[in-house]
Amino acid sequence: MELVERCIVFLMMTMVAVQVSNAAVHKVGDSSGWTIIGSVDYKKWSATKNFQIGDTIVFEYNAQFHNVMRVTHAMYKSCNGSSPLTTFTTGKDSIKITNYGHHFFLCGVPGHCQAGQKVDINVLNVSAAAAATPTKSPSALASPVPVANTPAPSPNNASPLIVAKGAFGFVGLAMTVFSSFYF
Ligand SMILES: *[C@@H]1O[C@H](CO)[C@@H](O)[C@H](O)[C@H]1NC(C)=O
Ligand SMILES: *[C@@H]1O[C@H](CO)[C@@H](O)[C@H](O)[C@H]1NC(C)=O
Ligand SMILES: [Cu+2]
Repeated sequence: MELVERCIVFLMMTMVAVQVSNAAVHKVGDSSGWTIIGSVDYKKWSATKNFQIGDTIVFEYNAQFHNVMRVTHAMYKSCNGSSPLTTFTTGKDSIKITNYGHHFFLCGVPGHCQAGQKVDINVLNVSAAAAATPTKSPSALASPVPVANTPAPSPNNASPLIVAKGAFGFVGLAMTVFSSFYF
């Protein structure tokens, strides 16, 4: 049982370590890239990914025909690229994720967003769940150790006193009997 628990804890800690250290790079659309050719389902692409803080999103495209605009939810929904939050135009834009929540992007070239060239990068806050699991397991493993090593309390220390008291009592009684006999 304990070995199994240790293995589970080790696995969990490894998983947490991997999640923390290995910042992933997500190429939008995978091999297709950022395009309107082939009707890439960016909603589906995004749904299969586990985005984390520190990860990098890469948009790869031909800069002559496309661009990348970070927009609000309302602008994303209506495919309105008239006042983007940020515009990227290099053809290979790397965007590092620094906060939780939705990150909306679309191509600002007329008609492209309507054709499906838009993506919602949703970064879930998993820190609460990740923090709760490892703190619980080590304490459960550690608790039997101090309990087993704690010495048994009072009786061993108290008993010599009781014996001594009894002995004095007996001596006292004997002396009383002895003295009353002779005097
Ligand atoms: C696009 O967004 C801008 C700024 O929010 C707004 O002024 C404009 O009316 C919008 N255009 C359309 C077609 O919704
Ligand atoms: C993420 O979760 C942590 C732990 O519960 C919480 O303290 C923090 O406020 C959350 N952040 C956001 C942006 O929701
Ligand atoms: Cu485009």
